[in-house]
Amino acid sequence: MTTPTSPPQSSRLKRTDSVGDDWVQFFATHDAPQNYKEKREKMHSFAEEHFKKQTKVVLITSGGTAVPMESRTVRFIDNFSSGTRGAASAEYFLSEGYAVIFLFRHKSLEPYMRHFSRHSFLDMLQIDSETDNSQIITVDQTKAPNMLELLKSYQTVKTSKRLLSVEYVFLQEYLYLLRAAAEALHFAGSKAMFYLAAAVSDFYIPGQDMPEHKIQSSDGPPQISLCKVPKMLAPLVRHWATKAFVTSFKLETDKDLLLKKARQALIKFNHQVVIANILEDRRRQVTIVTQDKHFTISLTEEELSHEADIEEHIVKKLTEQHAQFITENGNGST
Ligand code: PAZ
Repeated sequence: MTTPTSPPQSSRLKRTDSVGDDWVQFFATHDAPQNYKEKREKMHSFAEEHFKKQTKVVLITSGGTAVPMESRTVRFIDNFSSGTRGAASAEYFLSEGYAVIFLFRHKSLEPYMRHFSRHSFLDMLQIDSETDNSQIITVDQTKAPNMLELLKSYQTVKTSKRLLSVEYVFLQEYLYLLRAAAEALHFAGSKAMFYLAAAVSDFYIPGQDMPEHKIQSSDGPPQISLCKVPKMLAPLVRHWATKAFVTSFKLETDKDLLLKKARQALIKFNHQVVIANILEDRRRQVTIVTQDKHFTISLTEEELSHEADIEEHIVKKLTEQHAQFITENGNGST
């Protein structure tokens, strides 16, 4: 269900120029993570292949980022994100015909597999027959009612090679891979979409301030001072993927701040959409904020009783907006 809300200001949001280049410093002082080159190459080839086929490509980021406390990391600072938003959205983008680069936190939820995260996989299986040289194991459809449909969707996506999953764990890896993905999608122009649903840490301990070895409890509680993580939306919009359709997310716990913060982000970074959500009700309500309006999507009671995904509605709205964006900006590459 969509509730249109009249904008508090009818004119397009005004842009300020208060975006710094702290991101340059970050990359200059932090090395690329292990396997970076290989992952970057994969994203480039994937983007190129789908660009040739004229397929729209979306980069979805999903899950939290771990912030290490020691360089040989034993402990890290983390957050709540499960990856549901990203994984569910990936399925809906795929069913809309998009190719998806799914940049996700290791062990957070993944498209299709997410449906089995709350049930034991072994409980869904039964042994139908067993002889000395053959065994037949089947799926108990009562315990996995959507299995056939899911399997078909998954296989279609696999055959068309439209899903590339790339894992990260730590903040630094995430930031490097985000930049690589954005550069890979640069030549897709307006046909590229960014859907930045990952819960990225706002604070970190710079490499040069981190102890190498495990912090010793015998030394007493550590006094840790954190630095602000550079907002990568700034270079993404201005330098890495200048023609793409960019959607970011804003999570708050205070309802009174939410819309204000979402609009501030649009003003600051000058991208297309912010999806605003509150921690506790993020599964059933979000507000889509654009440069000239905002509206709320809420699941109905009936949808809630069927455990419907709000992501289906979000993705439908965004794909419509993206199509319009391509028409207005030309579908060309850079
Ligand atoms: O991963 P999840 O499904 O548990 O939660 C989704 C979410 C709240 C992380 C996402 O909707 C979001 O708002 N991401 C951006 C958070 C932020 O940096 O403000």
